[in-house]
Amino acid sequence: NTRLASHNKTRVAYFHDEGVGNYHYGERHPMKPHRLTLTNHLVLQYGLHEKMEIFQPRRATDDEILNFHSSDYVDFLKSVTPDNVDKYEKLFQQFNVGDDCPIFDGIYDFCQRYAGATIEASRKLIANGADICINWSGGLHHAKKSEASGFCYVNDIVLGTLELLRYFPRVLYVDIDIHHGDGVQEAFYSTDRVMTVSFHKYNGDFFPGTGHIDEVGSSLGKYYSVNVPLRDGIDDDAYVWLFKEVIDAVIGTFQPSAIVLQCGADSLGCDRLGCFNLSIRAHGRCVQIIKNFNIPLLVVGGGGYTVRNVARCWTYETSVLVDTELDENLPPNEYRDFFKPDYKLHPHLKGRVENQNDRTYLLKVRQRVMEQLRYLDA
Ligand code: V1S
Ligand code: CA
Ligand code: ZN
Repeated sequence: NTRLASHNKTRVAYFHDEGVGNYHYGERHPMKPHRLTLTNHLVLQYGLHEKMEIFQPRRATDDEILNFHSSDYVDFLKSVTPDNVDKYEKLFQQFNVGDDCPIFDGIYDFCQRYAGATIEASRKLIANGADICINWSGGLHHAKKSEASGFCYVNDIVLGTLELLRYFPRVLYVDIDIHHGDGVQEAFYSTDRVMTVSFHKYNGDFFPGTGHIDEVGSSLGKYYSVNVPLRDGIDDDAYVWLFKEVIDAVIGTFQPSAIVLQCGADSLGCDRLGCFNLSIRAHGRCVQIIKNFNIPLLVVGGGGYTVRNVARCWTYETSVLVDTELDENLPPNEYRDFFKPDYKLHPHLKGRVENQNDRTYLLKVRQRVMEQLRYLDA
């Protein structure tokens, strides 16, 4: 890779919006934007800001959001508030807002903030102003052109990838959230310029219900959608092994000019919604594996519902991206109580979920993916 001389340290740009953690989906709702404030505090307390360039991103403009989303949906998001829901209620079904995607105060502002950060990060990569850009507030992979879905309203990943495609010939999208990256897959289902790869729990029932191994793309995009369906309780060794096998083959075949990595932390053990058994180290190992390819990289967040572990995970992954080791004892910080009783960076996250992915199953999944990729070698 000519962009990054191998003897130089990786240049990392970190995009954090001061206000993005102050939005509330609702008391009982599992999505807590406050986890972003918590993550940022840990990152700063560990001194990681000294190893990267920090940016306060600007909000995405309407025109930028309209690059993917329809104008009637954007008009709706801009107009609806908790106080005027009566007036807009008849549109709730059409735009799929309700329990999963509630209308809360400042909803469009929230979207502009997380999407603005992803778009700015993409532009920074295009300008060769950094080798790696991080936006932990992004990664809302379920949003559709004209519809909210699974806690996501605006699909910042699609918007960022569309930016990257203005300059980079081929973009690889990798998604380690426990849920299927359906919105991103759908947006690029028929193009050969974006390969999407999602690892997720799949049993036909688990949200969002898509991500079968046979969803491979259509027309020009045939074989450019890769799905890695997994069962409950997958552990570190199995996950990292399969991740490396798949990603090595994908990158060897597709030869991406840029990579977008969605780091949903709901694939960790003990997640409030998830049912995998990954440690923070294994999750971070996937980030390291992608980083080691030295291809321009955009890293975004995603799911993650045990807030204290989300902050630990994304802080650790920031340290991986800037090549710095962190002390196992968390630095003193004003949110210290979140991390009791151990106050450690890597607590034991072993849940009670039994590993349902046996060796035979994992080998079969790998084999199917390799067969799919072989069609692209021609
Ligand atoms: N699993 C799960 C789950 N839990 C909730 C939920 C719980 C309490 C609330 F007050 C509100 C919602 N919704 C779901 C899932 C959506 C998961 C979205 C994951 C998002 C991501 O991590 O991938 C990226 C940020 N929704 C469903 O399972 C749908 C229902 C089928 C069940 C829940 N009800 C609320 C809606 C319909
Ligand atoms: Ca996924
Ligand atoms: Zn998720």
